[in-house]
Amino acid sequence: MTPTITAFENSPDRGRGLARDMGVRWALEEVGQPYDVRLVSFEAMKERAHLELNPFGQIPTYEESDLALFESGAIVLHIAERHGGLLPEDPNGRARSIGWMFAALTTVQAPIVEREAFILTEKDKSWYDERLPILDDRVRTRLSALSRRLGHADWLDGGFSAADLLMVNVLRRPAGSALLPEYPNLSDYVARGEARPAFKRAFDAQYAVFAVASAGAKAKQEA
Ligand code: GTB
Repeated sequence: MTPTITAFENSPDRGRGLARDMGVRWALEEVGQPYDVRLVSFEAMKERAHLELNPFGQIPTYEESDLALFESGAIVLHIAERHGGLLPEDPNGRARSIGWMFAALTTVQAPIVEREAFILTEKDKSWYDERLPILDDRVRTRLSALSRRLGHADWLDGGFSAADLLMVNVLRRPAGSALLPEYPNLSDYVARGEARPAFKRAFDAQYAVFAVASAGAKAKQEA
């Protein structure tokens, strides 16, 4: 059965592929699984039908036969478990990759999200200039450790896996990518991920949603 995912009807990122459906789309493209997308408005996300799928009223969700999932990390893990190619075959390698998936979504993502939220919501506060360097350094602490561990390798632990998919996706977030040039091997790592044909297909698919919506809005304005 073709799975259905949900995504923003009007993504505030203007098609930059920063919303969390991007990782899910990328995983589905990597394994060659076709999928349908149901676009939802901010209002619809808070209505009962969507809350049944995601109690937090967010995208993405994933429906396949009698299975409904939320949380992009869990969805990517599910896709990786159902299809070959996104997790190593050997049990230890598989366990390590899953560990890296958690590292991406918790240890690395947390300070990036904190910096992002601070910039978004506290820019006009008197403490902004004093606090931003503190949050920058929290991100740097994670990026330095990641950069040291990755070294000259292409991927985190052997071949490309769901762990790299999630880690690259986290590093693409603006608050992470702003500091990325300080770590050339991490910049190259992100570029390697973004160069994958599956990434490009996923990116183009989510961009098309923005392009259609903005063309519709323009036509409405001109009418
Ligand atoms: N932990 C959850 C997961 O990984 O699935 C987080 C899901 C999540 O944050 N969803 C967001 C959402 O539905 C969209 S992705 N928000 C609506 C709400 O909470 O009411 C986060 C996001 C939004 C916008 C941008 N952007 O504009 O750049 C980037 C990322």
